Amino acid sequence: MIYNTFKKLERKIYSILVFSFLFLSGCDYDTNQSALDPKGPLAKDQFKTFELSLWITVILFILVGGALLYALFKYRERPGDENKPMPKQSHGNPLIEGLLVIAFAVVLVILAIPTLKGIKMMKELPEEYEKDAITVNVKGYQWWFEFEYPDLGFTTANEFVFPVGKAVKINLVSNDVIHSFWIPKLSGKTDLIPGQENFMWVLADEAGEFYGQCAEYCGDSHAYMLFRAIAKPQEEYENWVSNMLKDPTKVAENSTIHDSHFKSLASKGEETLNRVGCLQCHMIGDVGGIIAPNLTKFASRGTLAAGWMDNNTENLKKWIWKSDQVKPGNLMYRSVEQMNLTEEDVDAMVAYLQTLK
Ligand code: HEC
Ligand SMILES: [Cu+2]
Repeated sequence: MIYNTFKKLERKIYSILVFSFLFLSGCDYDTNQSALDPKGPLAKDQFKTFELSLWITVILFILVGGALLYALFKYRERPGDENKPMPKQSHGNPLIEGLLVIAFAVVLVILAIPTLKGIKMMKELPEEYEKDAITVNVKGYQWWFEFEYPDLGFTTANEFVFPVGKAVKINLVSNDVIHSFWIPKLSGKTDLIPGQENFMWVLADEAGEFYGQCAEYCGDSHAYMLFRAIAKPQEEYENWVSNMLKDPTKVAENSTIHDSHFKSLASKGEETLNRVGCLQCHMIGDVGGIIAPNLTKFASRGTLAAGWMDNNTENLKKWIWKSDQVKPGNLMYRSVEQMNLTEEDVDAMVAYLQTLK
């Protein structure tokens, strides 16, 4: 009987293995949000701890699973065993149990050492990186991130740029509920908590766009709360900074726009945006509110709606026109709905926003 049950179970195990192979084959280790592809010293240190615990678990799995399989096979009931007397029963073995307790205590200590070291490394920037480090203050809002560069005196949103090979000291707070700041390829998560400042740092060994994501459930559009950490070579970073420091140019005075049709459209959009009240919430240059993403250099960002969509004409129009369809529950939709905008208003504002480079 037991033998038959075992046979059935065996088949189940095979089918689970085949199915998981089919489904898991879509996974890869180096996708945009993979923590298995570390690109900086902090992420690499954390990955090592992960690998250590993975290997320890694999070895334990093989030892325990092997012993179990051995016992199952060796002592299984065979046809004809029904009439034999019950083998001698025993309960507990103090020596084996004592040794196992000691063995597991040793395993825990082996895991605790790199874990504690890793936590310390994450919370305090190692001295060697201190000299060249830049500082960025991050504030979490329902459902986007604000990035302030306190030493440079400007604020941006949803994308932050930093030099390759240099540490970024990151101070984290929240405007509303608890969020969590996570750039899988650069570091583990740290919470953004209202009323408490947390610290972490990142350093990227190579240039690139690293995907970030809020990792603490924070309401309706939590899953759409992304951001980008963009590492650029020093010179490009400096160009980016000097552009960020320039005031936005009025459309009429913008000499880089040559298409006269586009220019008049953008000019109309500038007027509309100022009139309908977008600046109650958004800041452009030094005018506007601070409860929504700063739009000063909006056109130089690659993404829109907190990293959720590419920043292009079609998506931008969709966002202003019907932002609830893009991000359910977002805190802009109701106010814009009450503005009763026409499609022409939206097209014109899209053109204006695209001049904010
Ligand atoms: C009630 C405040 C409020 C008003 C008014 C408002 N917005 Fe927004 N806006 C927001 C918030 C909040 C977000 C962030 C939404 C999110 O990503 O969850 C946002 C996001 C945006 C973004 C995307 C920014 C980014 O980097 O992802 C654009 C562009 C934008 N708004 C344009 C406008 C325009 C144009 C108007 C006027 C027609 C307007 N907004 C009016 C609050 C407002
Ligand atoms: Cu969240």
